[in-house]
Parts: sequence; C-alpha cells; structure tokens
Amino acid sequence: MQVKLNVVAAAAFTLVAGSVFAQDLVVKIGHVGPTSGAIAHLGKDNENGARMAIDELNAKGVMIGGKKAKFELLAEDDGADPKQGTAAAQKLADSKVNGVIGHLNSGTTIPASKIYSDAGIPQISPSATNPKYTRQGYKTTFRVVADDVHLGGTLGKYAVTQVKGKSIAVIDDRTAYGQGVADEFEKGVKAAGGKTVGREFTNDKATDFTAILTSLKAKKPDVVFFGGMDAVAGPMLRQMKQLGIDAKFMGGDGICSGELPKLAAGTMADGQVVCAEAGGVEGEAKKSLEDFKAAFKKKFNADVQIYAPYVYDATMTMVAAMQKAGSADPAKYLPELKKITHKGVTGTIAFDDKGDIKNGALTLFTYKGDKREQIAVVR
Ligand code: ABU
Repeated sequence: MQVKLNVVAAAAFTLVAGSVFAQDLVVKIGHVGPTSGAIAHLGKDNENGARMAIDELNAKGVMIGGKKAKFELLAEDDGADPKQGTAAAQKLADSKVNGVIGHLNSGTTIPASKIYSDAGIPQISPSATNPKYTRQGYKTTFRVVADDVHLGGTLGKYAVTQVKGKSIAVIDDRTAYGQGVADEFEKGVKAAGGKTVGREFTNDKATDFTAILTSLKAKKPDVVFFGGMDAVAGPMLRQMKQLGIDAKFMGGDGICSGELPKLAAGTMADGQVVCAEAGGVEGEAKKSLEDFKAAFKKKFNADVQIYAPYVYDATMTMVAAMQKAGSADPAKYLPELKKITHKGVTGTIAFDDKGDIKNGALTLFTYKGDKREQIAVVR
C-alpha cells in the first residue's frame, strides 16, 4: 500500500514539475574564446564575464514573452586558432544556440561570423577589433568595442604627439588583429607627421625575437609598437631589456592586460609601456565598472584581465533585446538588437548600421610596478 502511494506521489510531482518546466523558456547562449593555449588567461577572463551575466540573469528570474527564462551557457574553446574557431561555431550552430558572445580574437571571430550569419544567429564580439568583422555585409555581426582603425590610429597619433617618438619601429604577429592594428598605427604615425624607421614581423606563438630586435636596434628606435597579444609582448619586453633597447613600448588592447607585468618578468620600467583598451568610461559611469570588477574578483578570485566587463555587457545587451522582442528566437529579437540602447557597466551600448558600437571610446593605460594605471579616456 505504502509503495503504491509513493508511486502516485512521484507521478504527481513529475506532473507538477513537468508543468512548471513546460512554462520555462530555455535560452542557450554560446560563448567562444581561447581557454587553452598562450592566451588562455584572456579566454577565461572573457568566459567568466559571460558566466557572471548568466548567473545573474538566472538569479533574477528574467521573463521573456511571459515565460520565465532559464539561461544556459554553452562555452567553447577555440584556442585562438581559426580552424578550431569555425569548428566551435559549427558546434554551436548545430546546438541551435539563441545567440553567441565571442569570439575573442579577430582571427577566429571573422571566419566564424559566416557560420553564424548562415544560421541566422546573432553574434556579439566583446573584443575582436579588426574592422573587417562588421564590414562583410552580415546582418548578425555586432561588436561592443572600438575597432583597430580607431585604436591603431589613435595610438599612432599619441606616439608622435604625446610620447614624442622621433624614430618609431613597428612589429606585428601576422594575425588578423596584430597586422591590422599595426597597419593602422603606422597610418596614424604618418598622419601626425611622424616617422617609422622599420617594420618587422613575428608570429603569435614565437618566443625568440633576437633577430628582429637586433635588426631594429640598429635603427635606434625610441618607440617600439607591437601589434599582437600580451603572451608575446611579455617575452619581447624581456628580450628588449637584454639587448639594451631603451625604448617606449606601445601596443593595442591585446597587450593591455593585467597579466603583462608578470609575462615581462619585472623588466618593464615604470611608464615604459603605453597601451589602449578599446572601450572605457569616465566620470560617474566609472563606479559601475569598478563595482563590476569588485564583484568579479569576489566571485572568481581573479582580477579582470581586459574584456570580462565587455563580455558581461554583450550578454546583457543580447538578453535585453530578447526581452524587448518577447522572444529568444533570433529572427524575432535581431531587429530589437539592431536598435537597442543598453546602459552597461562599460557605458551605453547602441550599434551603428554595421553593428559597431556607436561613439566607442578608448582608454589609454601605462604600468607602474605591476599595476595598470589609466592615462586618459579618448573618443
Ligand atoms: N583586440 C585584441 C584582441 C582580440 C583581437 O582582435 O584579435
């Protein structure tokens, strides 16, 4: 008799639980970044930004079209490799994700964007800065940071007018990002009336720069610009010191991480490095960003590297569009995403016709000791 009652009770529970679950709306958000390899620290930073948003949304109990949304994060590792990037994109498209936040690198984001476009899946990159990403004519591509035209051009001008560089050397890692931002930097230097004295290249896995640095040393540079990521910039700074190259070192957002001093193993002089994050806030808006960074540290026991707040904002922006549309169906919320204005921790997010952030900012930083210090926010 007792057994029979238990069976009836279990069936009733299943029915009740089933009806509750039937009213929920499962929303799958894909995230892709390199969580393995040399820049895994940046990939994990990004992924944790997405995790932070998803956990908050689930705790809040967000309603979409009258249903309680249950958000699932489908996190993929692309190893910063274009082939792995497209494989991850295909996997997410096959899983019928409602949207994608990523990828981190331009070299993976651009080829992956075709897959998402073909599948009609909205994609917001929180960190890929190569301009081509949003200039392919796809309706599904968005980015919440400034692009390399803005980033490289501003840094090029800054190298001439503020750093007072007279003989500027340029190195890039031949990736979509590194080469692109270095090209824009050179254009910026020339537009400001400055002079570049040499251009060398390496790759994103290199560890020995003796040959290219020796060649540049002969040209007596007072500024070296590197288009690439922090995992390569750190050892490059170490070897510049070993070779006695006493020059300022500049780079874009890829080197502008919290990890750079560690990667350079204490060889960075105070104020030697100048880099820029492709976003930023000023005045009262800084409080939200500082609060985010404190909450991130509490949750993950790690400092923000660069782009976790932008990933968080990208995720929140996508979900805000779903709420406005009353649907997580990509075809229904995409028009809302195009016209959204979302107040995030990194500032106000709204997109232009291409999907680029409107009125994007840059934040210039230097390092004192092992701490990144803000120089200025520029637009
Ligand atoms: N924007 C720097 C790192 C990511 C990328 O664009 O490749």
